[in-house]
Order: sequence, then structure tokens, then C-alpha cells
Amino acid sequence: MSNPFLIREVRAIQVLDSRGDPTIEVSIVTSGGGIGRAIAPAGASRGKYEAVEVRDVDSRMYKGRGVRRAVENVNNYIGPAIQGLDARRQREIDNVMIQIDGTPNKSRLGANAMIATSLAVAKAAADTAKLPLFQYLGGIHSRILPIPMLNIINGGVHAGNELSVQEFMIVPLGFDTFSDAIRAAVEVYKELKAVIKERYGPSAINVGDEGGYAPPMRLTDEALQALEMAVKRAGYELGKDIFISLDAAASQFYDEGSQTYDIDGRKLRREELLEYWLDLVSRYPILSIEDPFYEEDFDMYSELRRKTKGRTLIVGDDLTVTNIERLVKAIEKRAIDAVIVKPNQVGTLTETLDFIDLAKHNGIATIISHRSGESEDTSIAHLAVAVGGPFIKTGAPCRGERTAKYNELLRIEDYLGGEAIFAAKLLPRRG
Ligand code: 2PG
Ligand code: MG
Repeated sequence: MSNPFLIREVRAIQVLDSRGDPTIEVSIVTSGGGIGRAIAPAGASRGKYEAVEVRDVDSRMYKGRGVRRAVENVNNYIGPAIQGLDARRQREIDNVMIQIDGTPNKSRLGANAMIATSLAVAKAAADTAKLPLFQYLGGIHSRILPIPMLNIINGGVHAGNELSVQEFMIVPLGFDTFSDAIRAAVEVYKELKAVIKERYGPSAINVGDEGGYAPPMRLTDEALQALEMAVKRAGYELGKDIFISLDAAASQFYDEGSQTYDIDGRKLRREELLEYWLDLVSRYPILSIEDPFYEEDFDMYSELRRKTKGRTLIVGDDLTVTNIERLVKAIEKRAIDAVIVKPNQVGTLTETLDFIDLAKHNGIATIISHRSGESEDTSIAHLAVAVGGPFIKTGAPCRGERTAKYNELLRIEDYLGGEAIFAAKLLPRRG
């Protein structure tokens, strides 16, 4: 019998992401009729060391944001090179792309072209095998639903307000199931809307890129107080049922010239910013802080980590950019407790999984993450279950491209039935 997993067709087109920017979608069909389709996301607060996307900068169409060159790279180069290969040979296929690209940062083919292809290959193989993607990737034992980190107040470059901290997330830890955790998060999200409306007026309840509210706040404390109030009004206990996580994305408010961080209308030197974080974690139950310093300052991450002693997890994102070498450095420096995993930061599924292996073997918790520019693609929901959590960060429970991921996790939970376990149940109790 002929092999049904052989890649028969590879086709890329230009579609739109959640910001209305063009992005690339790749569809793959196997000889057995399996179909895989994936869309590349896009970041706004990108790390300096991320693999880069290819865009049509010189074109007047879409103000140069088009991805027709990336589309052509798939249709003219990647497609012909991987046609006829077995879609289950993910590493081999990803290596073919890496070789054709030949650059350290994927700048020739584009990380956007590569990740859409790489994920479409896995989905086509899963479809041919008649398995859900999470089970194809993670095997028969995959049954852990990740803890969602929901970004419900947006600041930084994701919103038009003056908040320096980019993301204020709630983390529903004290629940028995994923669906209960989502329900609680939605209840808090709705209360937050009321709190913001009361304090800042009806025009303040518009949402930012990731579906969180983007009220005209200036100070980190204002946002934290609003969260505190919303959790309370929803009938939950902060620091027991629900925790707070922050993504400072500090590279965005760091000024290399003066070596200061612009936060809350003040300019802080790095030692002052360290004190600033320590003060915050002493006053609020903050589970984690992502990118508390700019992306070169491994030493300050280590310093903050030493001082918070595991009570608050220090998370790398722009610091580590889903890149093995950066993660090795972070491990050597003891800089982080947890790490953000974004497949498009590195460009292939294989490299993403290698990165996760390295993190897990060094006791670093993985947070599978969306980008601020997203689509209806749900690959990261499956990836989070395949690798057994413990966390997923995919925005507020609002905007279709964010709820697409949460809804897919609700479907997976339902599919697993009594076998499903919520990752929070496996962690030591907090609070
Ligand atoms: C981040 C992400 C996702 P962006 O910094 O963690 O929330 O933002 O996709 O803009 O890099
Ligand atoms: Mg981040």
C-alpha cells in the first residue's frame, strides 16, 4: 500500500491577522488526503534576537506590510523541496527549510513563511493519522490542560494609554478544572469592565490588541488596584483563587542612552527598578514578572530572582526568544524560573520542541504563548496540551483570535472527558 503521509501539495496565500496586517497561511495536503493549515502570528514588542519575518517593505501595497515575498518563498522554494517527503518526518522537513534559508535568523525565507509551513506539516500529518494535533504531538498520555494567563489590562505598545507595563494578567490557579478557571477569569473580566467604567468613564472600556481593557491609566498601581477590586467583586480571593502576572516587556521602556527605565512617569536606574519590583511583589500576590529588565541584562534578572526566592517567578521572553543559545545563557546565569515559548520567534516546530525539552530538563516552567498579532489558528492550544503545560498565555477572554485558543482548549477538555487534568492541580499550593 502506498504511504498516505507523503506531502502532495503545498500552497501559501496572504491572509489577515487580528490587527488587519497581512500574514501568511500555508495549506498542505498529503497523498492520503490529510489537510493541514496554519497561519503565522506577528509580535509588536519583538525581541532583538528573534528570528525575523519577511515583509514586502518596498511595496506601496499594505504600506509595505504585505507578505507576498514570504508567500512566494513557500510556493517557489519550500514547497518544491518538501513535496514527496513524509509529513511525519518533522525534523527532517524543518531542517530542509533551515538549510534553504541558510541564515542565523531566518531572514531569507522568513520565520513567518517557515513557521506556517512547519505547523501545517504537523497538522497534515495529524489529520492523515486521524489524531487531534495535541495527541499526534504529545502521544497517548497527553491529558494536562494548561493554566491560562489572561491579559485583561493592556499597556505598553499594545495599547494607546500611558501604562509602561505591557500586560496585566490574571491567573486562575485555585480551580479544579480548566473550564472552571476560564469561567472565573471571565467573571473577573466582566467585573473589571464595571470597575473601569465607574472610575474612568464609558469611553475607557475599549480593548487593546490582546482583548484586555486599555483604560487611560498611567501608573502600574492603578491597574493593580483595579484588578484587585475586580477579583473581589467577582467573589474570589486574590492570592488564593486568582493571582496576578505581569509582562513588563521592559526593553520597550528602556533608554540605552541614559540607561534608565521610563516607568510611572519616573526614570529609574536598574537598581531602582529592582527595588520597584520588590516593592510591588511585597504588596500584591504577583505570581510572575516577565521581562522585568531589558533583553541584555541577564544579571539583573538573576538578582531579582535571588531576591524573590521563587515566590514570584521571573520569566524570560525578549530575553530568551525561544532560542536555545539564549536559554543556555539564562540557565547558566540562573536568570529565570519560567520561559515564554513562541514558535514564530524561532521559526520551526522542531526547534520549538527542542527549546521546551531544554527548559523542562532544567526545571524551567514553560508558558506557551500567542503573539499580539494573531489569527484563528489554534496550534498553540494543542502544543500546550502536548507538552503538558504548565501555562498558556493567550490574551483576554475576548476577541475571536484569543477565544479561539481558549475554546479549542475547552474542546480538548471535553474530548478527554474524565482523563483531563488541570495543570494547577499538579503544582504545589500557593497562598
Ligand atoms: C509578549 C507578546 C505576547 P508581542 O511580549 O509576550 O503577549 O507580545 O507579540 O507583541 O511580542
Ligand atoms: Mg512578553
